Amino acid sequence: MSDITQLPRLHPDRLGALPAVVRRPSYPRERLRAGIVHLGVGAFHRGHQAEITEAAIEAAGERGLQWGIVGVSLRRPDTRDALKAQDGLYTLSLRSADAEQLRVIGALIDVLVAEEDPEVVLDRIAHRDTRIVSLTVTEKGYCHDPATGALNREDRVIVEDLCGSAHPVTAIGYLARGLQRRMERGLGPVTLLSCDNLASNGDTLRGVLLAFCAEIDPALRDWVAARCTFPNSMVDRIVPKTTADDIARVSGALGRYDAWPVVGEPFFQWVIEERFAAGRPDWEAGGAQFVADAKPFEVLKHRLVNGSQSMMAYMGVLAGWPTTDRVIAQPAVRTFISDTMARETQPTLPPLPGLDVDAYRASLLPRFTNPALGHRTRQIAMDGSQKIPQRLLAPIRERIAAGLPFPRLALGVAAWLHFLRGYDESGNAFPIEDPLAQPLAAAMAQAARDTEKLFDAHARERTRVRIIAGFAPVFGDLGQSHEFVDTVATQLEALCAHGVTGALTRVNQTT
Ligand code: CS2
Repeated sequence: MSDITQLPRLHPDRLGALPAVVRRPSYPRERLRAGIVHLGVGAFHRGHQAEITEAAIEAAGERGLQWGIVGVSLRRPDTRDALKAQDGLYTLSLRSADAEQLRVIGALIDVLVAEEDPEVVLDRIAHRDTRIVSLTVTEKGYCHDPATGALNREDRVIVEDLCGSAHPVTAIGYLARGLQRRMERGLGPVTLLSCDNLASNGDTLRGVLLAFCAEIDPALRDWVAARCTFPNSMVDRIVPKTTADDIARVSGALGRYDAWPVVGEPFFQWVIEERFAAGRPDWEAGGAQFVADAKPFEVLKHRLVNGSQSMMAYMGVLAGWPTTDRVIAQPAVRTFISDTMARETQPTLPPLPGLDVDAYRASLLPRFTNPALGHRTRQIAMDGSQKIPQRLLAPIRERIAAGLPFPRLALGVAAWLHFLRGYDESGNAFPIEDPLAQPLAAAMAQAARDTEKLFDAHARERTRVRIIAGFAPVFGDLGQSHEFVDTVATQLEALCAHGVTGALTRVNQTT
């Protein structure tokens, strides 16, 4: 089919005609009520939580029908526009090298665009059917200080939202105003469930939201603190941005035009603390695990999965390897990632009773290798200031405290600093997409001025790292650590002198 947009649109009325291998909702979808409001209805949510909610709805019969999802995009109308004509249906494609499973998901019953109609969003949060408000707004959506997790009161949009302008702009503003409306209407509490890759994501959300509420209404702060819950959770599935090829392939396989399917890996994990203020779906039906403390699982995943991805991303962008499968196919990278995980990161992990960490670690390389995902290094490289602290700096801080070496993790940080120059090894320029791009660029410029007259390469890189690592919102106190500055400078020097492959070959020889 050359023009897939000419196919009949994916739609509830036409599900019967789909190929038999395509799974589809098996429950009376027209009777779904919205128990969940989800802020940030991007690919990750649609490829992770929504699929598990679909399984929970199917498993629970009549009881399951209270757990439909209303998705909220804060600004962009594109998801709503694509899914409207499909009555919220979309296809989840789970791909590995040699197989693709397709499933039409029905759990998403509506998509709202906050910027177009803020009142509808606030009313949805303050609706009596709503029991969970979940979030995937990416790390920067929490408007926090990445080094400490505290609300960043200098953030321009937070200042705007705190001033009580007509309608909120931030996710935190929407939550606070929506909960205020709930409290005023005499409705019960909800669970606020963060599904982003932040350290202690539930605790962090609680901290920033309570700090915000305290400023606008102390009674609201007390109501939220006493009645709402904020489970920490570890989320895992690689779900890259959907491409035009994905849309064409999935639509061709369905024989229906799906304007915005989602593609992910078969692997799935979701570990959630069992602290729900007003009930929850039977998410274990889809494979979620409930625990008393999810923080050790978050640390495991942020450091091993995400830390490896970030290091591969910066090296890939610099060396011209566009996707993670291409990066990990480089023998020097494969050795580097395996050794970093085994020698430097794994020893920093908290106890995880019942988990075989060696097997977990070994399972990651095949996931990074999955050639069907096309996970772009440029996509992962975005927003480094929000990701590097929990992925790389936290294990480094612990290794320094324990007197242990960390040359590989330091190379990961050095690759990020090298990336921040904004051009790759072939001299091609790229934009730095990061909410802290400006202050980081100012630190880079200051470092360039201060190193201009330094001819000793190590002294130059030491000065550069000291200046950039002095940026406390990202590095905290690491900028004052002689060991941190010196070790990262050694790796930066190697990157400047020998390029990514040369630096990798050298670090791979260290014990
Ligand atoms: C990635 C994550 O873009 C990124 O920052 O590291 O989206 C990653 O693919 C997921 O966290 C995997 O669970």
